[in-house]
Amino acid sequence: MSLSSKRLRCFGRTRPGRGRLLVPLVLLFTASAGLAMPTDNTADHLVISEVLANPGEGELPFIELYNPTESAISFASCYLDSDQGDDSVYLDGQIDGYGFYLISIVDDAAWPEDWPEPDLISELLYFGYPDGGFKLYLNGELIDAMGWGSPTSGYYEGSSCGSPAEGESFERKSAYQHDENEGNGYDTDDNFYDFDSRDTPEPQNSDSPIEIPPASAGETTMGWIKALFGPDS
Ligand SMILES: [Ca+2]
Ligand SMILES: [Ca+2]
Repeated sequence: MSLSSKRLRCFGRTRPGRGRLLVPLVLLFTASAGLAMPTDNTADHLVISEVLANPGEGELPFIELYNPTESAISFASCYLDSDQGDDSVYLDGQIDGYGFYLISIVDDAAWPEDWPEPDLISELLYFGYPDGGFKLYLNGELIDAMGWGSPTSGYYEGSSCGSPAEGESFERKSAYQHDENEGNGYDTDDNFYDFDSRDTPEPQNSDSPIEIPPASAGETTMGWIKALFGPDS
């Protein structure tokens, strides 16, 4: 799906007529249920931040993780599962607060010179194409998932990111309005809304400069509606 069609679809879901109706309903529900409105859609845990599953010439597939919190997170019990293989890819070491971690595959092809080196290379990492997905576990808990094309059940959140064109990655946004310098922590648990395609992938590793998320990720109301009623709300 092209970026323009994604934007059209997003626009269609938030058209003013529907928004005017839903917001009062949510406020009414909040008051009657005694629930507190969340303040942010920035994840408070490790997330999958960028995936290149359909590399262009001279590129290799990669998966990048991002820590949207200020504290380092240990990989002592952290692994990735692909919907293409039975083996888990265990991570090693830690990821700094607001830092990145880059994982790729064993391959004879040269790693692009202008890309940072992977922190981990694994022969167990399988990238499906045109359909695929990953699940991320920490301390025995499923903490994130990301899928493209028509991914296997459970290997995505909400709805698929779409189908990547050759050489195009999917990158998690920093907020409802993405800012290149504010990380990739936006997480409403719907891949379609949380990721955008990139014509030029930007793999970042543990030596890459940290990126601090914005004070507010915005679009609190829509994220909260989806949390309550599901991604198709
Ligand atoms: Ca999520
Ligand atoms: Ca990146």
